[in-house]
Formats: sequence, structure tokens, C-alpha cells
Amino acid sequence: MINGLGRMKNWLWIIGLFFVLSLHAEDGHRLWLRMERNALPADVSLSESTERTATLDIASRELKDFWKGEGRVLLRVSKDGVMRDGFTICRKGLDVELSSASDNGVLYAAYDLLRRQQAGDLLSDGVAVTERPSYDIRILNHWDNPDGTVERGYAGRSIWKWDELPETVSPLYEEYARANASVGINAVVLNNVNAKPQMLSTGMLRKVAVIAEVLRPYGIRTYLSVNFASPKALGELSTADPLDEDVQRWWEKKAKEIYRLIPDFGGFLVKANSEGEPGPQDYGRTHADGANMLADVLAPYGGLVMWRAFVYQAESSDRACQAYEEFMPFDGQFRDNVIVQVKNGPIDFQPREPFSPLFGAMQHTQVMPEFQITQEYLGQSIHTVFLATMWKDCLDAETYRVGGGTVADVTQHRGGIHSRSAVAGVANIGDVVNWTGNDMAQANWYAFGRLCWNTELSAEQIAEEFLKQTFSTDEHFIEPVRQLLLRSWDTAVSYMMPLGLHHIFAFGHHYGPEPWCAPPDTRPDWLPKYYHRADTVGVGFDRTVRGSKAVLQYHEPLATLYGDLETCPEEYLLWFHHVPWEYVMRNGLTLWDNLCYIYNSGVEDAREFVDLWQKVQPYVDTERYEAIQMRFERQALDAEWWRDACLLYFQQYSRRSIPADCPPPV
Ligand code: GCW
Repeated sequence: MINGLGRMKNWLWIIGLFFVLSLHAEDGHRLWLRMERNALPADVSLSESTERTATLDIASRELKDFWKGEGRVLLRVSKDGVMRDGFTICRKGLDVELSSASDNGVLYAAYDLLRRQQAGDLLSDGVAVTERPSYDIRILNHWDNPDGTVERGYAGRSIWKWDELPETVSPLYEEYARANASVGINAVVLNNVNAKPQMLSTGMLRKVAVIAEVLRPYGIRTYLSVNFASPKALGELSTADPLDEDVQRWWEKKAKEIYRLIPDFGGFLVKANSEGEPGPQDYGRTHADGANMLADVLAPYGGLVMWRAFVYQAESSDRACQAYEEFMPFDGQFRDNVIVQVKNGPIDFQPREPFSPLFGAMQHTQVMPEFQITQEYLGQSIHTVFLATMWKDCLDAETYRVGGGTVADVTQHRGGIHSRSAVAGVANIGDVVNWTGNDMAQANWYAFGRLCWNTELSAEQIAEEFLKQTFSTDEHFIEPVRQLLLRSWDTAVSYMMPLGLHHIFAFGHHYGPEPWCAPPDTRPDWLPKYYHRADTVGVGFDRTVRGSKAVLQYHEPLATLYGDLETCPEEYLLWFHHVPWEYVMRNGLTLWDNLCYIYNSGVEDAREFVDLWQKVQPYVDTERYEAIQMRFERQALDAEWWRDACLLYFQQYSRRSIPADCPPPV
């Protein structure tokens, strides 16, 4: 009897726990889409001349379910509407009209209207707004493998359930499509750039087709990463040489098969001759040979090749120079349907990098930025780092190329030479209940979509929109948490790698510090000190004309500005210069003291986040409050770990004491 009661208690406890967890699950799962469902559907209809489609059905359904306005909502698709996913929303009395030249435009208008409703930003009578996306293709890159693992994924396993497909279609696919459409994301690469040839097998393509079908009505096109050696691995050819006719025929047949299954297939993303992946150079051919061969194969179907410039061979003298060195000789030689995909910085998604010089340099090639939403180098799913600030820093950077232009300008249409512009983000999504591991990391998925839609939006506005929709509209919550998000990138850079330090991460997982890293049989550039070059004289990588000359890859006046110790922005100081420990910086303190102070200020900020989050507890549900607070606490401890590990390590070279007071720099 006692045993029976005890067992029952245990069961009740377990059921209770599940209940609590499922509440959390429910909560985090809804992302920023937390509108309350209407008891009676709103009055939504299509204009007379507009034909019903699956996409317009979604737009109508969303508005019927969630729009609270009292008047009528009219959806109109017409030739004179705004082109390329753009739309107009016009308020007349209580009625609202959403119009566009495309169904997708109307869908985006519907989500825009609902976002305004959630954020309390409604249009007044007689007002019309028109929106046009900054980029044509706003694409998520999943680094998901066919075995369900996710490279650099910190949110569980892949959402693509290849084992169950094509028969079983997870409801996650549609929820994912809806979330993307709500922020304007209109394309997806389903699999890892380290691509398995099997992705192109007929069996896999049938599964891909099923996912593509779910994504399509939400305006999302499906792309795949391809392994350049697929003709060998899958097609039993003895070569994958892009100039070989059998190879070309193999790709042509494959493309035909793909388009038969997926008529609106977007195209291929390719990582070639980088980190051991195969590529045209294996056959003495060039990036242009490889990319153009695939481009020709896809051209009849309107498909695109996104060819990555993240080339990385260990032999290179300065890794920061490599992409430019390999790609500049081919500027102007790529087909029109090739876009060269360039990571925001010249090395590899470091906490802070100057923008990649390729953006300014490649004037005759279409180039697209690649950002990393998953926080490989930024505390993964533990640290809160709001990335809109970082991405804007890149997009807003002036390249000084002929005629001028920021990174955003030169990668969008404004230059006039491009047919389609694009921007990519490496997804931070997995199958955990709240999609991104850290509930706060949802902000980065959201921000990526919004910023690609409109690069002029401020990080502040994006943070505010996200918080209002996802947590609370109360100013007592919004104001402090918005500030926290806006500071969070700077904070992480301060406690990880201030003043232009980079890649002092633990080998392999990239979570914690390891400036002393030297695993056996490692790549030469992973030898200790490769990136920070600390010695008893100073610290930092000399990329000036006396060093690796990386500064010369930038247009003037940047080459001179970065190349001169006195004018180099201090946030990039150790990126471009080897600087003596006693060098006096702009605030009058030595480099060493500054380094100590900045590391310490990062720790203080991270600790403040814990206090700040505690103060807003009344505005957040318990489950998300606690899950986030647990992470802030861990982040503060990690910040100490970074500071202590790095300062103790560098101290053996600086031979200076750590200032006792460590007050914030003046
Ligand atoms: O940042 C590095 C990652 C690799 C990744 C590579 C890339 C997909 O550590 O995991 O591989 O970049 O971007 O290709």
C-alpha cells in the first residue's frame, strides 16, 4: 500500500514535471508569433480580379484568425502593384487594403499588418505604406547533415526528419515556413555546405521535394548544397573535372531530375576547395570553371549557383588574405547566374572582424554577404548576443570602391549590374522545443529576416519589435531589455576578444578560450600564437605593408587608415598591428592596461545582465524567465573564465601586473 502510494506520488510528480515542461515548450515554440486567435474570423476577402492561390489562402487565414481590426481587409494582386515581393498597405477608415504585384507580396503585407498590431504601431486613417525588400533572395543556410546532426548547431538535431520522409511530413516544416515568411525569409538551403554526395540521390531528392512543397506556399524556395565530387561518388565517373563532358552530362541529367521533382528549385550552394572539400582545383581548374559549369547546367531552369568564397587551405601565408587572392583574378568571369557568397569578415565569423575586402574589390561579379546566425563563436546557445548590431556594422561599412558604396549598397541592386541580389544567414534552428536553444537567440533569427528585408532598419528598432511580440509590450520591460540586447555584442567582444584579437578559441568546439591552443598534428595556422602573435614585445597580427599586407586589399583611404597604428580604429588594432605592450592608446593608458580593463568591463556587463534580467521577472513567464536567467548566470561565469584565462596567458608575455583597481577605461 505504502509502496503503491509512493509510486503514485512519483507518477504525479513526473506528470507535473511534464506539464511544466510542456508549458515551457509551448511558450518558447511560439517564437514571436503570439497573436491571440479571434473567436470570430475577421472580415477578409480577395479583390474581384484576384484569383485564389495557396499563398493567398495563407494570408487570408492568418488575418481572419488574428487581425483584430473592425473593418474589412481587402487583398489585391495586380500588375501595377509593387514588384519583387514588395507591397502597399493602405488604411481607409476602418478598412485596410493590402496590395502587391505578387501573392508573396500580399503574404508579407499580411504579416506586416499583424506585426504592427502586436507592436502597437497601427496605421492611421488615410495612410499608406509601401515596402520593398532590400535583397531579392533572403536565404537561410542550414548546416544540417543527412544523419540528423547539425554542424555548429546548438539547438538539438535537425528539423528535417530524413528517415521519416517522404511518407511522414513533420508539422514542424510548416511552422518553420510560417516563421520564416513572417519575417520575409524566402529561400532555404536544406543541407550542410560540407555536403554529402548522397543528398543528390534520387531517394533523397524525393524527400527534398516533399519539404519544398510545404515551403512553397509560404513563398520559400528550396536550394541544396552540393558536393563537387558528386559525379564520382554518385555517378561512378572517374572524375569530377568541370571541363569533362561526361561530368557536364552527369550534372545536366541531375538538374533535369531535380527540376522534374521540384519545378521551382532555387539552385546550388557550393563550398569547393576549402577545408578538405573537393572542387575544381583538384583538376587544375579554377573557381570560375567550376561555378560556371554548374551555372550553365542550371541556367535553362532559371537556377542559381551560390559559390562560397570561404576558401581555406592551411598553407596560406595569412588566412585573412586568402579569399581575395583566390577570387580577385576571376572578377568578371562568372556567369550571370553565379553569386559569390562572402562571409562578413575575411577570416571566419569571429566575434568582431572588419568587413571582408572582397565586398569592395569585386566590382564585376555579383557578391552576397553570408552571416552566421548560429553562435559558433559567440557563446553558442548559452550567451545572449544580439547580432543585428554586428551585421549592421558590416552592412553599413563604406567600401570606398569606385563610385562609393557601403557593403549593403554594393551587394544590393543599387549598383545596377546585378540581376538578383542575395544575402545568406547560417541558421540557428534545431528540433528543440523553442527552436534555438536559448529563447533569446530567437531574436537573431528574427533580426536576420528583418534586416535582409530592410537594411535601413536600426538594430534598436528590430530589438524592440522582437521583444514586444515575443515577451511584453510594457515599457518597464522593453526599455532595459532593449538596452541589454544592444550592448550584448560589445559585451561579448569585450570579454572574449577585445581590440581586434581573434581566434583564440578552444580547438574544435569553439566555446571557451584557448589562446595557448596547440593540439598535436594541427593545421599550421592553429599553432599557438598564429592569430595573436604575442611575445615579450607586444601582441597582434601585423597585416600592414610591413607584415602580411592584408591592408592593401582595402580601397583607400581604408588601406592607409587601417595600416597606420595611429589611425587604425582601436577595435581592430590587434587585427592589423603587432602593438607593443606599453603603447599608449587614445585614453592615455597602455595597451596592456586597456586590455585588462576591457576584459574586466565585459565581465561587469555580463554580471549586470543577470541583475537586469532579475528586475524584469514580473513581465516574463516563469519558464522562459528561468531558462534565460540560468543562461545569463552561466554567461557571467564564462566571461570571468575568458578574462582570467586570457589575461593570465598574455601576462607571461607582457610581464606586467594586472591593474589592481581595473576601473572602466576613461
Ligand atoms: O567556421 C567554420 C566552421 C565549420 C564550417 C566552416 C564553413 C561548415 O567551424 O564548421 O563548416 O566554417 O563555413 O564552411
